[in-house]
Formats: sequence, C-alpha cells, structure tokens
Amino acid sequence: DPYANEPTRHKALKINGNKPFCAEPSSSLLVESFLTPVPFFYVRNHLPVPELELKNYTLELAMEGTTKKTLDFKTLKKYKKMTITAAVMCGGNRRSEMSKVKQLKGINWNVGAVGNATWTGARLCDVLKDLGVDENAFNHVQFEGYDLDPSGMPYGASIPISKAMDPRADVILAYEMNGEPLSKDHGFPVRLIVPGVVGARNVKWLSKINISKEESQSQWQQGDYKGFSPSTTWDNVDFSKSPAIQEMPVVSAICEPQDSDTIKINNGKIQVKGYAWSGGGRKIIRVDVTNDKGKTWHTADLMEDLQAKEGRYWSWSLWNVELPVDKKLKEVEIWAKAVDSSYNVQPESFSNIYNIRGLLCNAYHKIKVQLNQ
Ligand code: MTE
Ligand code: MO
Repeated sequence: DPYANEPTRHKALKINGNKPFCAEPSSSLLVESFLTPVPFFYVRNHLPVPELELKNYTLELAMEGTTKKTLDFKTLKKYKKMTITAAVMCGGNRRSEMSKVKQLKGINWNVGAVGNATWTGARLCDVLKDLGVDENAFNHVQFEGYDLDPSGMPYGASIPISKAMDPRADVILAYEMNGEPLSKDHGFPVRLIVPGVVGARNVKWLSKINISKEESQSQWQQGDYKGFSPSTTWDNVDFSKSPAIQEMPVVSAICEPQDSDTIKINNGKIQVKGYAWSGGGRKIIRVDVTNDKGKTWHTADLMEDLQAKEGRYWSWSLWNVELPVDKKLKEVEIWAKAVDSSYNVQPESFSNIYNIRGLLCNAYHKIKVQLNQ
C-alpha cells in the first residue's frame, strides 16, 4: 500500500477522501483566526505523500528539459529569505453547492478548501535570475513534485513565465508555513506558493523546475482545472479549448452560522461571519450581506492584511456583520457577496456558472437558518 506511511492528521479535519488524503476544517473553525493553524489547514493530495529527508533533498533546475543546476536545501536557504501572507484555495472550493445544480465530478468540498498562512522561503524570481533565464525566450515555468502516480509520473503544473519572474508577484519557494518548517501534508521540505493563483499550481514536495516554451503537459494542467460553459458535457468537452485556471475570481463564504443551524437573536440582531478573497492580488473592498433576498444589503466589517501593498493582497479578508431580523420570522435566508478592487462581483447563481468539473464555485453564498426566539 503506497499510503501505508501517511502522516497523522488532526481529528478536527473532515475527511473527503482517504487515499489520496483530502480534508477540510469546519467553517466555524476556519474563521476563528486570521492565520489558519497548520493542523486545521485543508489538505488536497492527489497521490501518496512522498517520504523525503532534508539531507538528501534536491531541487533540479532545467531549461527545455536539460538540467542546468541542482540545488540542495542549504543552497536554497542562502537565497534572501522572504515572508508573505497568502491564502491558498482549491479550484473546487464550495463545489458541494454547485453540485446541487446538476451532477458533476469532483471531491465534495464545502467552504473549507481554503486557508490563510504566512509562507517563508526564497523568491522564485531570484533563483531564476541566478540561472540567467531570459524571460523573452520562454513562455512558462513548469514544476514537478516528488509525489508519483503508479506509473511513475509526478504531480505537475506550470505558471506563465511573466508571473514567475515578476518580483511583485511574490512567488515563493517556501520551506516554512506560519513560521515552522513545512509539514508533510503541506509539502515538506519545499513547495511553491503562487499567491492569487488556484491551489493546483502551488506544487508541493517540489522536485524540479523546468523553464519552457510549453505549459506543463501534466493531467492537472491539461485535462483538469479548466472552466467550461454550463452546457458542456462529458460527451462534448474538449479540454484543449479552455485555458488552465490561474488567477482566481472573487469569492466569499458565510462560515457562521452554517446552513440549517438554529440560532438565537440578540437585541433584534444576528451575527454573521465569513471570509472573502480574490485572486491576482486584488483587494476585497466590500462584502455585502442580505437577509431579505437583496431588498436591503448590509456592509460587513473587514479584517484584512494591513501590511499588504497595492495590487498584492494575497491574504483573505475575514468579515462579520450584525443583521437586524424581524422577530416574527421563524426562518431567514442569508446571502453574501464580495466585491474586489477591480469591482468584480460574485455571480448571483450557480446555475449559470455550472461546469462539469465543479470549479470556480463563486456564486453568492446562500444559507437558511432557523431562528430561536
Ligand atoms: N502538489 C503536489 N505535488 N501534489 C498534489 O497533489 N495538490 C494541489 C496543490 N499542490 C498537489 C500539489 C492542489 S489541487 C491544491 S488545492 C493544493 O496543493 C493544496 O495544498 P494544501 O494541501 O497544502 O492545502
Ligand atoms: Mo485543488
């Protein structure tokens, strides 16, 4: 069993799949802290966790497949140490809501396939500059992990070279998460962090970086993590026609209360909490919440990364709001939507953004709760 030596995991994680291991925290746990504690950070593995030792660790740097340099851990640590705060979100986060529209394929994530952490490591742009990479001679930077499928193929993904070489994009070869060495599940000893970009490109257990004219040819870059029209079916889908998801769209979720909870009214009000985030470093400028299906919108208070620089808002924002409720009501429906700094807004319904892989699930979050007088 290739999964015989998997790391132990915190009991609070709700398991969505065991082999490979996929799990998320409850939504109330998620909004308890601005930085997600490592044991509660969602895990999305596609393959068995590779067993790696620091002293034997190597990272291969190649151009068009030809190795140029091999870095060991010590050499990587000599690069200028950078720390950023960034959320990582799976492209399938909130898929369980989209799956109510129509059947789809994928792990049934709730709102917890996201976490916010500090990531410390070397900047990818520094390592590539050292290698003498000419940005104009290539188009993509490909990454491989030490985790292998049964045929020996590694997990792989790529990002555009412009992103990889931009110092303002803050792409990190991370060896610490929340100030501690990376845990096994989150990519020990080194993983890629591409802030603002879909989780799938944040390659864990990094083994190889290849500068190329082409995108990664991996299944996860070519035949998965792409969006389609709601009318595309498994019979007529052509994966080569859609671009791979990179920067994520604006999204928010209600984390407290949860759908079908029974809650107490306090001084005629109920308290609602959640998170909001947008890809590409776009800041969350507002979260609107309604409990009368959009007749009245209430603006939530935001807790955000105050250190973030313009265009580099990689962190999520947590929000909370007190909604006045009519005492006569037994049940209330709550909706939330976020707006980012480009004035992108979430779409209202899942039916018009449905796609067969259940990705980019960023419609308004709508829940119903019972009121206890
Ligand atoms: N990297 C490797 N090597 N193998 C993987 O299976 N999963 C990807 C990405 N990097 C994956 C990987 C996906 S789809 C996501 S959403 C994130 O890692 C999850 O990161 P986490 O488990 O640290 O939360
Ligand atoms: Mo993912």
